[in-house]
Amino acid sequence: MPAVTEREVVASERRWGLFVAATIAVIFAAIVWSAIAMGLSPPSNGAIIDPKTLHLSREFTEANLGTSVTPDGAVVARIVTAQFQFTPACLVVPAGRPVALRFSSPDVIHGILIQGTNANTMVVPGYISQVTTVFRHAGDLLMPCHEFCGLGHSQMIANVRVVPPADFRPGPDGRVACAHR
Ligand SMILES: [Cu+2]
Repeated sequence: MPAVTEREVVASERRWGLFVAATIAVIFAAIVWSAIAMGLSPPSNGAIIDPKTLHLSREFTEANLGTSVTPDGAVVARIVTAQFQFTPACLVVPAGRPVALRFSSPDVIHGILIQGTNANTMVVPGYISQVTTVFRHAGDLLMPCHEFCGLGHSQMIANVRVVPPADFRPGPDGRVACAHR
């Protein structure tokens, strides 16, 4: 092999350095573009809510948690993420139509993802996080906490039960819950 001179090494490093810098510039420009021109923001800062009174008023009171269907037919699920459990720990959602999942935390930062879907967000105290997704297939999906939140983090997991549209039957109050086991 021919010897590589110091000059060639420096030139190669410079080329790769420029390539990486250009890649970062393109990614950064895409983020700025989507934020300003398309109005996209992270799902973790949907709205502001007081974490101290989360359970006392507004949308995250106990009676309002879980899946509900609004009068105009939209499916919304509300979940409180707290050390170290989701409330409710089981959600029923329909397959094949958009579901808005709204989360808030009264204590520390948590995160959620639902296996096999694009639903993924951090849940930051003081904010409402919202992700909207369409569940393609019926079945039980796991929703673990993916932000280390303390000693019980590994136990923090919920179940998302995706049911066929025909089996998604809200009660008179528009609410749907997992059967008690
Ligand atoms: Cu957590």
